[in-house]
Amino acid sequence: MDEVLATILRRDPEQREFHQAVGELLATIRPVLDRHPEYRRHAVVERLVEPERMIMFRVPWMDDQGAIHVNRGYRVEMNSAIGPYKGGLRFHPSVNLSIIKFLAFEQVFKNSLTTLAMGGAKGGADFDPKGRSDAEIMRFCQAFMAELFRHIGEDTDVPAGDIGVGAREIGYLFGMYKKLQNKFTGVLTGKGLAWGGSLIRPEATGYGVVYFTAAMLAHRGETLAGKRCLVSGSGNVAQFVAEKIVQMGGTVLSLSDSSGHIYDEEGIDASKLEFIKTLKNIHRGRIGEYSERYPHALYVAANPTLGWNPLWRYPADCALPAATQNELNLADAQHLAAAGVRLVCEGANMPSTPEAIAFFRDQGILFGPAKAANAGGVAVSGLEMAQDAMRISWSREEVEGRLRAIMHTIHRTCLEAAAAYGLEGDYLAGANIAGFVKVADAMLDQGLV
Ligand code: NDP
Ligand code: 2IT
Repeated sequence: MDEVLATILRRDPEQREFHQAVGELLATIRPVLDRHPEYRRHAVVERLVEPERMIMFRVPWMDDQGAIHVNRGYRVEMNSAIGPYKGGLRFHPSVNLSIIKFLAFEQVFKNSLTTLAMGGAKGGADFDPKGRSDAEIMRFCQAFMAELFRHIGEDTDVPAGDIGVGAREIGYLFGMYKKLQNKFTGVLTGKGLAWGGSLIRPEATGYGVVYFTAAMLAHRGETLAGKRCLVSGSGNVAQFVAEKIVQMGGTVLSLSDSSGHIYDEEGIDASKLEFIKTLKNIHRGRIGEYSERYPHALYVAANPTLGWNPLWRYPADCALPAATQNELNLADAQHLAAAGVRLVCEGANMPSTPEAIAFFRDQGILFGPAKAANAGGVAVSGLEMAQDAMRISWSREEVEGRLRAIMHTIHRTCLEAAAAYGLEGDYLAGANIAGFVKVADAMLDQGLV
């Protein structure tokens, strides 16, 4: 396995995020490879770290002033052993091949954990949607789909949202796909309810994270009731993490965006959350406006030169990072422990650095890893695909019930997979092992392809 890491470092020396994601998986599956020599014999890991296909393309578009811009689009189809490629699209200026590959790699194992038949992929563009008009967003989405459409399909590759891609973008992308293919199919998930979407898909990732958190607590005889929670981000995942915590009787103390964070000692309740949803999803404003509306709340501007995030210093019981990768480092982890936090559950993909994770594990802080904890979003995407295929739609209760059941199954699967290797209570190892074994076995069954 050291050889596998050496190979990917040599091949793509600049892909730091991808190396990090692979390194984290490999560190925990060694006992599986020792017990199952067939995986080594069939070079399963070597095959898993090389995408089945990578597509990179030019995205030319025109802004409202008539100026022409050229962005770079990506779709990395990582693995299709257990189902069609599946995973989100990210529009953010930081997007590059390393970030898309790390996300696609994580997606393979996450999708495996959902119990549904989905392979792993991720895509996106280095496009910055901030400050762009609706018309500009529409033209960008159309230009992006003008190339992507030839690579995707309801039985081939089914994209969805991620950072910077929500309901609005999925609508424009879907409209363009339908026009180009002259086909109305479930080629994207996260669609509107009137055109093939599923109830609960917008809520699914955040709700799922909180169901997973509650399951970790329940396993220790505790509940979320009365727990003080620090949440980062204020986008799709963070909003519904916060909503479900409040519904389950916890208190949400914070939210953030890339400009800074808010801290509300009295708790961000359901009506304050409605204000945030309107602010973020309709006015596309900044989180700082919360403390103008609720002057008792603190707003602290982001200060990247600090090297740590003051959001993780408030006294609390639980922390749920839900913004982006590597947003929580060793210093933050130490601050969380000092502030009394006993549980960290990841809403974002790879939000904790390897040093932060090692520290949590050393300290006995309960740690819910992203590929298990945030799998509810893609799980409900899988349910959306099933509903599209049957041309029916399930009720809110039906979908939320299935989501809750899937999250409980993932929680149990993690514990069982860890216990099978003598790693009782290690959710990180359990998620990696269970996610890996299912994909690896499917690859063995299907031969060298
Ligand atoms: P959104 O675009 O809705 O929200 C992203 C949030 O994170 C915003 O508050 C944004 O602030 C903040 N953020 C993004 N990039 C940075 C950055 N570089 N530094 C600081 N803050 C940042 O995305 P989602 O809520 O959908 O995604 C959040 C995380 O959850 C991502 O890691 C994503 O991969 C993951 N995820 C999403 C799923 C989904 O179904 N949507 C499913 C599973 C995981 P700002 O507006 O200022 O940029
Ligand atoms: O990271 C993720 O799991 C997502 N962005 C959701 C993917 C999906 O296909 O719903």
